[in-house]
Amino acid sequence: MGERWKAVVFDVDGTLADSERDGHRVAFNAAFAAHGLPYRWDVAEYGRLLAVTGGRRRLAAFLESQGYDAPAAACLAALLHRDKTERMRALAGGGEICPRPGARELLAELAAAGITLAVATTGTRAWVEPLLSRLFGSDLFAVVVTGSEIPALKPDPAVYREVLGRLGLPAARALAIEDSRNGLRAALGAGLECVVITNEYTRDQDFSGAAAVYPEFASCLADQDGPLAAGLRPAGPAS
Ligand code: XBP
Ligand code: MG
Repeated sequence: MGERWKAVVFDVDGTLADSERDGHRVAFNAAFAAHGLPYRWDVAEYGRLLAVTGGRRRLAAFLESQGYDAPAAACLAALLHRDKTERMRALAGGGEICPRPGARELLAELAAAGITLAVATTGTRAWVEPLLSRLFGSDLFAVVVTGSEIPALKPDPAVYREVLGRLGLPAARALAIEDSRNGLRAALGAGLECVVITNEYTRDQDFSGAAAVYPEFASCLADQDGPLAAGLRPAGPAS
């Protein structure tokens, strides 16, 4: 007996936080300007660049597309990403990044139900920690794994495997909540069921394999027949 879900594992960018368009993108553009580079990523171009996970990898891929050779692109990307990360850390700590509507309500409901909360993100710990602390408090999540401490980024399942290991849970007892196909693939690759909350950048992506897809958290909270609610109810008697 007992509920199926012992933990819910949340993605950050695009899921818990509306952080890409007016957060990361702004920080990347400010880093370009600070280094005298002519590049500015508009909203649409940044949406296309999100296909590459990880800010430093995203920068390197973009710079190669602008004609830099791979070693030069990698070196400049590392320099720009250090600058961008400090800017994003300031935005996050300064309250410039908002939670997605309904995120706080869902987290509070899960915590009240005794569900363990965790985070699995590609983002860099230097801004992830101040963002989570600012938006949700410093002790809400039992485990936070970021792109800073895993060998391979989403869609590789490494981050979800690391979260499960730190929680001491099998994949069957944890539900993932993501916003993107890369995140869905990472969760599925680690054996977790995954609910997707889409956003303006990801709504047209292929979410084959998702347990459910919603346009916002309110729909997920309201869906009493969905995988999240079903896994929070005590299992019925063995048939
Ligand atoms: C989304 C990402 C991150 C951010 C940029 O992460 O791919 O790389 O776009 O952050 P999530 P960094 O798994 O939370 O959706 O520059 O720190 O990588
Ligand atoms: Mg995301």
